[in-house]
Amino acid sequence: MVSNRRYLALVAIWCFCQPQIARCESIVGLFSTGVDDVGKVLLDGQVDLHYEIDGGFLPSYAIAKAPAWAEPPANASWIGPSSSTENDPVRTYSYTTSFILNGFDPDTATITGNWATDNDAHIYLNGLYTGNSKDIFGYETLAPFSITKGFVPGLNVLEIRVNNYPSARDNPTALLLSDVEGHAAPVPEPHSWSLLLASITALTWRRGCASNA
Ligand SMILES: [Ca+2]
Repeated sequence: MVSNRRYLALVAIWCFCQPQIARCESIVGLFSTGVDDVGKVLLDGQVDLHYEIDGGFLPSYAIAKAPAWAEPPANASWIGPSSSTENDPVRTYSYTTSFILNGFDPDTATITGNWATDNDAHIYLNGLYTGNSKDIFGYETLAPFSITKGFVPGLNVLEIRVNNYPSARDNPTALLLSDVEGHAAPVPEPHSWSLLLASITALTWRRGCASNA
Protein backbone atom coordinates (compact mmCIF):
# COMPACT_ATOMS: atom_id res chain seq x y z
CA MET A 1 0.00 0.00 0.00
CA VAL A 2 1.28 3.48 -0.87
CA SER A 3 2.18 5.52 2.19
CA ASN A 4 0.58 8.91 2.70
CA ARG A 5 3.89 10.68 2.21
CA ARG A 6 4.64 8.84 -1.01
CA TYR A 7 1.08 9.37 -2.21
CA LEU A 8 1.41 13.11 -1.71
CA ALA A 9 4.78 13.19 -3.45
CA LEU A 10 3.39 11.36 -6.47
CA VAL A 11 0.42 13.70 -6.67
CA ALA A 12 2.67 16.75 -6.39
CA ILE A 13 4.96 15.48 -9.16
CA TRP A 14 1.96 14.77 -11.37
CA CYS A 15 0.47 18.19 -10.77
CA PHE A 16 3.68 20.05 -11.49
CA CYS A 17 4.27 17.99 -14.61
CA GLN A 18 1.04 19.24 -16.18
CA PRO A 19 2.60 22.41 -17.66
CA GLN A 20 5.43 20.27 -19.07
CA ILE A 21 2.95 17.93 -20.74
CA ALA A 22 1.38 21.02 -22.31
CA ARG A 23 4.69 22.15 -23.89
CA CYS A 24 5.14 22.72 -27.58
CA GLU A 25 1.95 24.64 -28.22
CA SER A 26 2.25 26.74 -31.34
CA ILE A 27 2.60 30.52 -31.23
CA VAL A 28 -0.15 31.99 -33.38
CA GLY A 29 0.64 34.75 -35.86
CA LEU A 30 3.99 33.65 -37.27
CA PHE A 31 4.23 33.18 -41.03
CA SER A 32 6.78 32.37 -43.68
CA THR A 33 7.30 35.13 -46.26
CA GLY A 34 5.08 35.42 -49.29
CA VAL A 35 1.97 33.64 -47.97
CA ASP A 36 -1.56 34.63 -46.99
CA ASP A 37 -3.30 34.01 -43.67
CA VAL A 38 -3.86 30.32 -44.45
CA GLY A 39 -0.35 29.72 -45.72
CA LYS A 40 -1.13 29.85 -49.44
CA VAL A 41 1.77 31.23 -51.46
CA LEU A 42 1.06 34.65 -52.98
CA LEU A 43 1.30 35.43 -56.65
CA ASP A 44 4.31 37.46 -57.74
CA GLY A 45 3.57 41.14 -57.21
CA GLN A 46 1.04 40.62 -54.41
CA VAL A 47 1.64 42.39 -51.10
CA ASP A 48 2.66 40.28 -48.11
CA LEU A 49 0.46 41.60 -45.30
CA HIS A 50 2.50 39.88 -42.58
CA TYR A 51 5.80 41.67 -43.20
CA GLU A 52 6.21 45.41 -43.58
CA ILE A 53 9.38 47.29 -44.43
CA ASP A 54 10.80 50.22 -42.48
CA GLY A 55 7.92 50.35 -40.05
CA GLY A 56 5.30 50.34 -42.79
CA PHE A 57 6.98 52.95 -44.97
CA LEU A 58 7.17 50.32 -47.72
CA PRO A 59 5.03 47.23 -48.39
CA SER A 60 6.72 43.94 -49.12
CA TYR A 61 5.90 42.23 -52.43
CA ALA A 62 6.07 38.56 -53.28
CA ILE A 63 8.59 38.27 -56.10
CA ALA A 64 9.95 35.59 -58.39
CA LYS A 65 13.43 34.48 -57.48
CA ALA A 66 16.41 36.06 -59.21
CA PRO A 67 18.74 33.61 -60.97
CA ALA A 68 21.33 33.66 -58.18
CA TRP A 69 18.85 33.23 -55.32
CA ALA A 70 18.07 30.01 -53.48
CA GLU A 71 15.03 28.14 -54.74
CA PRO A 72 12.09 28.81 -52.41
CA PRO A 73 10.22 25.76 -51.08
CA ALA A 74 6.59 25.22 -52.02
CA ASN A 75 5.35 26.89 -48.81
CA ALA A 76 7.06 30.31 -49.12
CA SER A 77 8.15 33.02 -51.53
CA TRP A 78 10.84 35.67 -51.74
CA ILE A 79 9.60 39.15 -50.80
CA GLY A 80 11.15 42.56 -51.39
CA PRO A 81 10.49 46.30 -51.56
CA SER A 82 9.85 46.15 -55.32
CA SER A 83 7.28 44.09 -57.17
CA SER A 84 9.96 42.60 -59.41
CA THR A 85 13.66 41.77 -59.21
CA GLU A 86 14.74 45.22 -60.32
CA ASN A 87 17.50 47.38 -58.86
CA ASP A 88 16.81 48.52 -55.34
CA PRO A 89 18.59 51.38 -53.54
CA VAL A 90 21.70 50.44 -51.60
CA ARG A 91 20.74 50.64 -47.93
CA THR A 92 19.35 48.62 -45.01
CA TYR A 93 15.78 47.35 -45.17
CA SER A 94 14.00 46.50 -41.91
CA TYR A 95 11.38 43.76 -42.29
CA THR A 96 9.11 43.38 -39.26
CA THR A 97 6.29 41.12 -38.18
CA SER A 98 4.62 40.88 -34.77
CA PHE A 99 2.91 38.26 -32.64
CA ILE A 100 1.32 38.03 -29.21
CA LEU A 101 2.61 35.81 -26.40
CA ASN A 102 -0.31 36.11 -24.01
CA GLY A 103 -0.84 32.92 -22.02
CA PHE A 104 2.70 31.63 -22.66
CA ASP A 105 5.84 31.62 -20.57
CA PRO A 106 8.24 33.84 -22.60
CA ASP A 107 11.28 32.03 -21.18
CA THR A 108 10.18 28.82 -22.92
CA ALA A 109 9.46 30.36 -26.33
CA THR A 110 11.39 29.51 -29.50
CA ILE A 111 11.12 30.36 -33.18
CA THR A 112 12.74 28.27 -35.89
CA GLY A 113 12.77 28.36 -39.67
CA ASN A 114 14.95 28.72 -42.72
CA TRP A 115 16.13 31.90 -44.35
CA ALA A 116 17.95 33.43 -47.27
CA THR A 117 18.69 37.10 -47.87
CA ASP A 118 20.06 39.51 -50.49
CA ASN A 119 22.50 40.64 -49.22
CA ASP A 120 23.75 40.26 -45.65
CA ALA A 121 21.25 40.27 -42.78
CA HIS A 122 20.72 39.99 -39.03
CA ILE A 123 17.69 38.88 -37.02
CA TYR A 124 16.47 40.89 -34.03
CA LEU A 125 13.72 40.18 -31.52
CA ASN A 126 12.25 43.14 -29.66
CA GLY A 127 15.27 45.18 -30.68
CA LEU A 128 17.84 42.66 -29.43
CA TYR A 129 20.21 40.80 -31.75
CA THR A 130 19.42 37.07 -31.73
CA GLY A 131 22.79 35.80 -32.98
CA ASN A 132 21.43 34.86 -36.42
CA SER A 133 23.28 36.44 -39.34
CA LYS A 134 23.87 36.08 -43.08
CA ASP A 135 26.82 37.32 -45.12
CA ILE A 136 26.69 39.19 -48.44
CA PHE A 137 26.05 35.91 -50.24
CA GLY A 138 23.10 35.11 -47.98
CA TYR A 139 20.89 34.67 -51.04
CA GLU A 140 22.65 31.50 -52.16
CA THR A 141 21.52 29.13 -49.42
CA LEU A 142 18.30 28.54 -47.51
CA ALA A 143 19.76 27.87 -44.06
CA PRO A 144 18.17 27.26 -40.65
CA PHE A 145 17.83 29.90 -37.96
CA SER A 146 16.77 29.59 -34.33
CA ILE A 147 15.66 32.15 -31.74
CA THR A 148 15.62 31.04 -28.11
CA LYS A 149 15.78 34.25 -26.07
CA GLY A 150 14.50 37.82 -25.94
CA PHE A 151 10.79 36.99 -25.82
CA VAL A 152 8.50 39.13 -23.67
CA PRO A 153 4.89 38.81 -22.49
CA GLY A 154 2.33 40.33 -24.83
CA LEU A 155 3.45 41.98 -28.06
CA ASN A 156 6.72 40.76 -29.64
CA VAL A 157 8.36 42.18 -32.77
CA LEU A 158 10.53 40.02 -35.02
CA GLU A 159 12.81 42.08 -37.24
CA ILE A 160 15.12 41.08 -40.08
CA ARG A 161 17.53 43.80 -41.17
CA VAL A 162 18.71 43.18 -44.72
CA ASN A 163 21.52 45.19 -46.30
CA ASN A 164 21.59 45.67 -50.05
CA TYR A 165 25.25 45.89 -51.02
CA PRO A 166 26.54 48.05 -53.88
CA SER A 167 26.87 46.12 -57.13
CA ALA A 168 27.81 47.02 -60.67
CA ARG A 169 25.27 44.52 -61.99
CA ASP A 170 21.54 44.10 -61.38
CA ASN A 171 21.13 44.71 -57.68
CA PRO A 172 17.80 43.66 -56.14
CA THR A 173 17.31 43.01 -52.44
CA ALA A 174 14.94 40.49 -50.88
CA LEU A 175 14.13 38.19 -47.98
CA LEU A 176 12.98 34.58 -47.86
CA LEU A 177 11.72 32.91 -44.66
CA SER A 178 10.28 29.40 -44.83
CA ASP A 179 8.94 26.85 -42.36
CA VAL A 180 8.65 29.52 -39.67
CA GLU A 181 7.32 27.99 -36.46
CA GLY A 182 7.04 29.24 -32.91
CA HIS A 183 6.44 27.18 -29.78
CA ALA A 184 6.10 27.97 -26.10
CA ALA A 185 4.78 26.44 -22.91
CA PRO A 186 1.54 27.86 -21.52
CA VAL A 187 1.83 29.52 -18.16
CA PRO A 188 0.75 27.14 -15.36
CA GLU A 189 -2.99 27.34 -14.99
CA PRO A 190 -4.82 27.58 -11.66
CA HIS A 191 -6.19 24.17 -12.60
CA SER A 192 -2.89 22.49 -11.67
CA TRP A 193 -2.71 24.23 -8.32
CA SER A 194 -6.36 23.27 -7.67
CA LEU A 195 -5.47 19.64 -8.32
CA LEU A 196 -2.68 19.81 -5.79
CA LEU A 197 -4.93 21.45 -3.20
CA ALA A 198 -7.64 18.86 -3.84
CA SER A 199 -5.11 16.07 -3.42
CA ILE A 200 -3.88 17.50 -0.11
CA THR A 201 -7.50 17.70 1.03
CA ALA A 202 -8.00 14.06 0.00
CA LEU A 203 -4.87 13.07 1.86
CA THR A 204 -6.11 14.83 5.01
CA TRP A 205 -9.40 12.97 4.64
CA ARG A 206 -7.51 9.66 4.30
CA ARG A 207 -5.57 10.39 7.47
CA GLY A 208 -8.86 11.17 9.25
CA CYS A 209 -10.37 7.91 8.12
CA ALA A 210 -7.29 5.99 9.19
CA SER A 211 -7.27 7.54 12.65
CA ASN A 212 -10.98 6.72 13.06
CA ALA A 213 -10.55 3.11 12.01
CA1 LIG B 1 21.72 42.95 -53.78
